[in-house]
Amino acid sequence: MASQENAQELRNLILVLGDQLCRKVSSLDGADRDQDIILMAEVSEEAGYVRHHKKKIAFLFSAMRHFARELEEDGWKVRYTKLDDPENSGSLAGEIEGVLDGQRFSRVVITEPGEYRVKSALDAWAEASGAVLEMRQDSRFLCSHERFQSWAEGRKQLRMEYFYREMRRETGLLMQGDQPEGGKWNFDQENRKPAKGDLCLPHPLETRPDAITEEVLDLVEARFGGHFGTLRPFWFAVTREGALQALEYFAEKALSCFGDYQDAMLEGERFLYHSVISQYINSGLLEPMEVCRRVERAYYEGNAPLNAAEGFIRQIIGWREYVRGIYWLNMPGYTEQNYFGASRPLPDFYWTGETGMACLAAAITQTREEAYAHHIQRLMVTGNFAMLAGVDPREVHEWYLAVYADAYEWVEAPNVIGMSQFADGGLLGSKPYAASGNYINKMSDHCAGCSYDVKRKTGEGACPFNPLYWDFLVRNTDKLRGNPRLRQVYRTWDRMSSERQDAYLETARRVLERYF
Ligand code: FAD
Ligand code: DLZ
Ligand code: SF4
Repeated sequence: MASQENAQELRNLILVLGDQLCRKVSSLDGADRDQDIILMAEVSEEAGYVRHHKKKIAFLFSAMRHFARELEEDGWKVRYTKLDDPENSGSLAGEIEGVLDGQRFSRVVITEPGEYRVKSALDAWAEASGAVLEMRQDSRFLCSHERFQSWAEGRKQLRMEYFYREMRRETGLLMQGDQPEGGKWNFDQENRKPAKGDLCLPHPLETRPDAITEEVLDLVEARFGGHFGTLRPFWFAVTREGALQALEYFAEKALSCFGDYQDAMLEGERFLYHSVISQYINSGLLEPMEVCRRVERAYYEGNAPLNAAEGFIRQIIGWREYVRGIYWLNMPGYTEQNYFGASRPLPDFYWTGETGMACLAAAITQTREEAYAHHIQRLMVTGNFAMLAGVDPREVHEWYLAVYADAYEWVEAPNVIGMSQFADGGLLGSKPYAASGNYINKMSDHCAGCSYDVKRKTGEGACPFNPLYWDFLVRNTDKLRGNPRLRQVYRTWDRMSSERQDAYLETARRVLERYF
């Protein structure tokens, strides 16, 4: 039997990060309630590396505090540092050192951080301090880094669709033997309906703040009052139980229409039929597979059509896993990519929402108030405008990382740098998601109340997306003309009269002058 001293030397210090709030997180595998110590810390380093939305910080701190309390109630020894603890060192490494100091641990155990930045800092700390750091794979993801690497190896193009099919086969989700349910892998053709104002739209489930959340809200107001975003009302769930209720609510009330209206936008309707659970999945409160199984069940029980269930599951086992793979395959360096050499600063209205462009005003205002916008708003409104206008992708990336409650670099950067800005030159997408006002008009009702005219292509009052679209294509001819998917578009440009081309470019020049 080990002596008491030897037993002590087998103790682990387990660091659980703010986005690892899951009882099944791999750092807790095999942990010993009687002697191991779990460390959780609110630190200014993490709260301040970008100026996060107030709601994002409040959500995470409150969820961390609730998770720590649950662990303690379950008999774990938890050392929890609050942001305003006088001894708070301000960094994760500092907090680890504070616990190691004078105590005997055989090693520090952690599940691999989601962000390259944090992983490198912890690796560097371990190297410098000589501490034994055991970094375990994050088993909440279906696809390990090695698995993604071997899938990517030797492929000319890394298309999500093929990756997704492998994940479907592997998980068995919506599969009949080795064939996809309904005979097709993808039902996206059915998922592009514009919404009309008379739909019956459920608001996501709201959770009333408890005493822990109220304390955190006060702290955030005091310490981060100058950050972007409205703090109250605050209605996110902050526990696993609350997040499960939100999932259930979505499955019952919204999922059946999720597919049909996935790409739609409506003035004054911030959530439509989206699940609004990414902040719960990314922080660990919900597990990706349990979410997919719940949605699959809704389909088999006849409560959701196949286009909704398949479309939803694809976002999680397809896109979510795929962007994580792309991130780790290309870091470091991915966030510095700037294929078009874009260098304009992010316009101020991204912070204020004050612009005459109704689509942008709606997306940014709700981002400020909710720390949420759905995919098409992020991609085709705020992202599209920034790319067309030639905003520096690094600034765009930092904006997205700060303003959404679900934003962590591993998921945000590929979506922004790759999908929305095409700054990686086409690693993630086969062509830029560039669109004129016509697309926004088709998918939304914003244009009706806009101070610009979506039908006007050039001149005073023209929708800015229209001239910017052509200006973007002309500016980047050398990079894009050879793209087979853009051949037709360039043909259209070539066939225009030179007067018309000049009018587009002149209107774009004026728009850019107005905003930059
Ligand atoms: P739903 O529309 O209900 O979709 C269901 C779930 O699918 C989401 O909860 C999410 O977990 C997953 N999902 C859907 N699309 C994606 C995707 N492209 N990549 C990864 N997961 C996806 N998602 C983030 O989680 N964090 C981000 O920081 C983030 N930044 C984005 C930036 C841009 C420019 C774009 C275009 C997309 C970004 N996304 C990000 C993806 C997507 O917009 C959000 O996951 C989604 O809007 C979250 O809302 P929801 O939970 O209502 O999702
Ligand atoms: C986002 C965030 C914030 C705002 N604060 C903390 C914190 O104080 N402590 C912590 O452990 N984690 C925080 N996080 C989440 C981390 O930034 C996240 O774990 C890393 O980005 C790795 O993915
Ligand atoms: Fe947006 Fe143009 Fe429509 Fe205005 S007219 S809402 S700027 S797409």
